[in-house]
Amino acid sequence: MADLRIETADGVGTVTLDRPDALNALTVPLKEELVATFRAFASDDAVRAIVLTGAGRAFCAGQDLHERLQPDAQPLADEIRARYNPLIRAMRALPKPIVAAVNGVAAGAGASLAFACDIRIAAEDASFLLAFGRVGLIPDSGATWLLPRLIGGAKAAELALTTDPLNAADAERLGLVARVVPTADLLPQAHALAERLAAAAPVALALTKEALERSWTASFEEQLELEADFQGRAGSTADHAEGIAAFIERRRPTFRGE
Ligand code: T3D
Repeated sequence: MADLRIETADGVGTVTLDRPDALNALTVPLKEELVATFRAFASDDAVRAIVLTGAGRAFCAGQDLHERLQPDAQPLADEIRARYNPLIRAMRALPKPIVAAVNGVAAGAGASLAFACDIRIAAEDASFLLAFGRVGLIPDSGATWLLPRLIGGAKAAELALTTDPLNAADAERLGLVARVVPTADLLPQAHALAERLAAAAPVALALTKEALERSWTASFEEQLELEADFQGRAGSTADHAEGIAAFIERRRPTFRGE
């Protein structure tokens, strides 16, 4: 896995895009490694939360534009169906929370990757850039669906149509990032958050992520019923009993995902 670093500790899987000289631009092998990694995390009990970040001064500059010029490059629609969409689906379907530690520019499909995470923390010099239009393309990898839902349609349209960058402070004001931190604090803070999530009740976390996801396309009535169903499932876990016992006994719960 030359261009992807994966480290696991304290229940957290850290995924680092590792092509700093190309601002972590996405190549075919890198996209394939990423989708395989997120799929593998789904059944890896040692990983209960994930941090996604980039090496060097950027989070990810999107599609590697040099690769796109190679004679054997896939037609765009085929590439999106074969690699980008499966990657975004794997992230959204992963029953574990993903924290994006956005350490610099997130451009093109790199911005889409950040949008597909569950929580974003940004370094002070981070930015989001829907660069697609600058090379005559449209926002893809879920950006046209995710961004309006994250920040509202009006601002999403402005960013997509103008391709103006959104800086970290404005991203926080819009609610796109949970918080902005000094660059040196980014990974420690992202890991601290992920470790908290890794210590939470896994079944409840997975069902919460799925319920939030399903809410985008459900009616209110459908969502009420889904909550009842999911709550029945969460309530039947040993972790629910452990949570109540820990409350009564005034101690920290130990959740095992059972
Ligand atoms: O398959 C498909 O094609 C369909 C899918 C499309 C999805 C997409 O993501 S389309 C959008 C692709 N991304 C972009 O258009 C962004 C291109 N990059 C930039 O606009 C700028 O690099 C940034 C605004 C992100 C950063 O600017 P700056 O001035 O800080 O850095 P730089 O000097 O432009 O880049 C530094 C190096 O990274 C440079 O390499 P060099 O000259 O030092 O050897 C540059 O070529 C390389 N780099 C940056 N972005 C990419 C890249 N190399 C390949 N692909 C990139 N996307």
